[in-house]
Amino acid sequence: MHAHTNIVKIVVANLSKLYPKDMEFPAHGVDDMTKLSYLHEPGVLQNLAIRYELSQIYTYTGNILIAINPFQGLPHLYDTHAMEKYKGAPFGELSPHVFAIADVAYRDMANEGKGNCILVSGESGAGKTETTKMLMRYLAYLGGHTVTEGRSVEQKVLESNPVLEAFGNAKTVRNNNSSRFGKFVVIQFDKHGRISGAAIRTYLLERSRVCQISDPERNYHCFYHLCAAPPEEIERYKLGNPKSFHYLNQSNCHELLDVNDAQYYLATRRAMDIVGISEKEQEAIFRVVAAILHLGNIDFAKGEEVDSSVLKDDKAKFHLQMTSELLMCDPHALEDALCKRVMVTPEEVIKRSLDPLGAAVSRDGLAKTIYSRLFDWLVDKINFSIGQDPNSKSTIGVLDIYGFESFKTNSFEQFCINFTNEKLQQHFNQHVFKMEQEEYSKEGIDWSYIEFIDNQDVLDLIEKKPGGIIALLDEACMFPKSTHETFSNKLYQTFKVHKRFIKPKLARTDFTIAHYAGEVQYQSDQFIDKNKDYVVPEHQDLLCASKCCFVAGLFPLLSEETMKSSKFSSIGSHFKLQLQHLMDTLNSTQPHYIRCVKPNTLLKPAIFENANVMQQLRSGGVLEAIRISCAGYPTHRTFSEFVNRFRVLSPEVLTENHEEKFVCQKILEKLGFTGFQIGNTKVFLRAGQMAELDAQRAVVQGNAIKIIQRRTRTHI
Ligand code: AD9
Ligand code: MG
Repeated sequence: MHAHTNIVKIVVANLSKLYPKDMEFPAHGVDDMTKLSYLHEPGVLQNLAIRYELSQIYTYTGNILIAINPFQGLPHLYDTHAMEKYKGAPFGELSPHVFAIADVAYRDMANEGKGNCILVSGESGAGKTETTKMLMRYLAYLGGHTVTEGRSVEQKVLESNPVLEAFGNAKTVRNNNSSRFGKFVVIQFDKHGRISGAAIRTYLLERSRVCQISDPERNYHCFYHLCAAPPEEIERYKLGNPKSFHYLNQSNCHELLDVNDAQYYLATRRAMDIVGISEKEQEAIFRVVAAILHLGNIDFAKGEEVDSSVLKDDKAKFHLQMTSELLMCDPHALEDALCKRVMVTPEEVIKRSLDPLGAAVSRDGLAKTIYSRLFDWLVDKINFSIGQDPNSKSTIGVLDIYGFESFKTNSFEQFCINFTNEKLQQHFNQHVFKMEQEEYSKEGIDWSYIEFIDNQDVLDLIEKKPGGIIALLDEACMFPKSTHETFSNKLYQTFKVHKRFIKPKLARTDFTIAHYAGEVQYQSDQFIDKNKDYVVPEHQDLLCASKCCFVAGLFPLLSEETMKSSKFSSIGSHFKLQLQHLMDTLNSTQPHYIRCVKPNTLLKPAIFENANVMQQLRSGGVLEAIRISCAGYPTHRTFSEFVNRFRVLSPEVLTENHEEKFVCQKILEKLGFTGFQIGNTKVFLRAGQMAELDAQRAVVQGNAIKIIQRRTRTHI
C-alpha cells in the first residue's frame, strides 16, 4: 500500500458474515425496506441511518411502520396541513407516516365495518406514547364532531392523556416521561364513521414507585405537580418542598428540565374538567395525593414492649395527624392499622405489635394500595364520562404497552412485561406469516413448505396451567412456608430439561428465560411478595370507614364471601387473564403495526447508534418479519421491473415479441435458476437469487464496458 493513500482499515471477516451491498442503493434510502434488493440486517440498518440523517424518521417494511424517535419537535410533520394531506391518500403514495397507518385503519374500519387495531411497541423512550397521541389526534380529526354544547367524545379521549400521564407517568433514567402502565384505547365509531364512544383499559401500574425510587428518577408526576400548586392549596394540604417528603427525597431529582410543575398542575386540573371530573372530586383526589406524601413521613421507633413500634417523634405525630385529617379517618385507628395486626385464633382475637421495620412495610403497603386504587378510579371515571357506544361494531384500538425489558436486575415486573411481549410477538409473527401467505395465494403460487418458527414453547413455560411458572408461583404464594429459595428450587426441578429455561451457573435463586428477543436473568427474591394482591384487613376497615365518601369509595365493603375466602388474589394470574382478553380482542381485529425505535441512549437528536438500533429491530420482531419473508420468497418484483433490470442477461428473448411474464420465465430458465415462482403479476425469488442475478448482470455489463473501452482505445 502506498504511503500517501488515506488510512485504510483492513477488517478480516468470515465470508458468511459478508453481505452484498445494494449497488443501486439510492442516496436518500428507500421508504420501504422491501424495495431493497437485498433484505438483510446491514442493508436495513444503513437504510434507516441514511433516512434518519435526513430527518425521515418513518420507514415502512411492507405494512409495518418503523418510527425512529427524532428527540426534537417536528411540528410541520403533524400539523393540520399534514393531516389534510394524508386523509384518504392511498397507502404508500405519500412518505411513510403514522397518519398513513391511522388512515388505512380508519378506511378498513369504515368500509368493512369491522374492528381494527394499531399496535405500537418499542423500548422505553422509543416514542410509543407520543406516537399513540398522534394517532388519536388524527382519528379524532377524521371522525370528530362539531359540537356546540358540552365536550365532544374525542375531546374527552384526547384530554384523558394528560390526566393519566400525571398519575401514571414518571421520570426514569430511560425516559423523562415514562409511562408506568400499559394502555389500550378502543375508539368506537357510528355507521357514519363518527366517533361515538371509547373505552380505556390499563395494565399493571408500577406500584413500587409510590414509595421507592432511585436516583436520578422521580416518583409519579402528580406529587411534584401538587407540591407546586398555588399557595392556598399548599397551605391547606401542609405541603412544601418535595425534598421534605420521604417518598420524593430518596432521589435528588425533583425538578425536570423544561418542565414547569406549577403549570402542569393547572393543566392537569383543566384536563380533569374536560374529562368530566368534578371540582369536588378533584379536591378529593389531590387531598389523597397529599395524604400519601404525609403518610410516607410517618417514621417508627422501637416501642417498650419487645418487637413493638411507636411513632418516632413529633414530626411523625404531625404527619400522622395530617394523614388522618386528609383521609378523614381516626388518627388512633390509623396508628393501630400501621403498627399492629389482629390475629384471629380459634380461641381468641389478639392484637400483635409490629416492629419498626414491619410498621414501615405496612405503611408503604397502604400507600401503594391507596395510590393504585386512585389510579383505577381515574380510569373508571374517565370511561364513565366518555361513555361507550353499545351499538358500535366499528372500532379502532390503539395499544401503547411496555416493550421488552432486560436490565441488570430483573424482577416480577420485567417478568410480566416480557410475558406480554412474548404474547404480542406471537400475534405479530402469525400475522406477518399470514400476510405473506395471502400475498402468495393472491399471486397463485405455492407456499406450503415455508417453515414457521413459533414461540409457543416460551409461552407454555410461563403460562401453562398447571405447571407453568405463573402457576408454580401461585402455588408458592398459597403455601405459607414458601420462600424464594423453595420457589426457585421447584422451578429448577420442573424445567430441568426445558430448552427455554436455564439455571444460571452459580445462581441459587436466579433463573433465566430464553425469550425470543434474548435471554433475561430474573431475580426471584421478590416474586412471591409482588405476586400477592393483598390488602391488609386493618387497612381496608380503616379506609372503608372514612368520613370522606371518595376515600371510602376506593375501599368498598367486602362481601362476607371474599372476606372468608383464604385464597389470595394473584397479580400474575390476573394479569394473564387481562392479557388473554386483550389477545382475544386483537385476534378478532385487523392489526397494523408501528415499531418505535430509540436511536440513542442520550435522548438527543441526530445521533444514531448502530448496535443499539439493531438490537431493537431484533427484539421488536422487525428482523423476524424479514426472516419470515426470507424463508419464502424475499424478493417480489413486478414483471416489468424484472424485465427492465435483467433484459441484458438474455437479449435474444426480447427480440421476439413475447409477453413480459414469459420473458421473466425465459431469463430465469436460461440462467439455470430453480425454485423461483412466477405469479400472476410478479416474479418471486428465493433468498440469494437476486444477488446471483445482479452478479451476472454486473459481469455482462462489465464485459460490455470493456468492449466499449477496447473499441475506444483502438479508435485513438
Ligand atoms: V415508555 O416505555 O412509556 O418509558 P415511550 O412511551 O416509548 O416510552 P415517549 O413517547 O414518552 O416514549 O417518548 C419519549 C420522548 O421522546 C418524548 O417525551 C419526546 O420528547 C420524544 N419524542 C418521541 N416521539 C417524538 C416525536 N414523534 N416527535 C418529537 C418525540 N419528539
Ligand atoms: Mg410511554
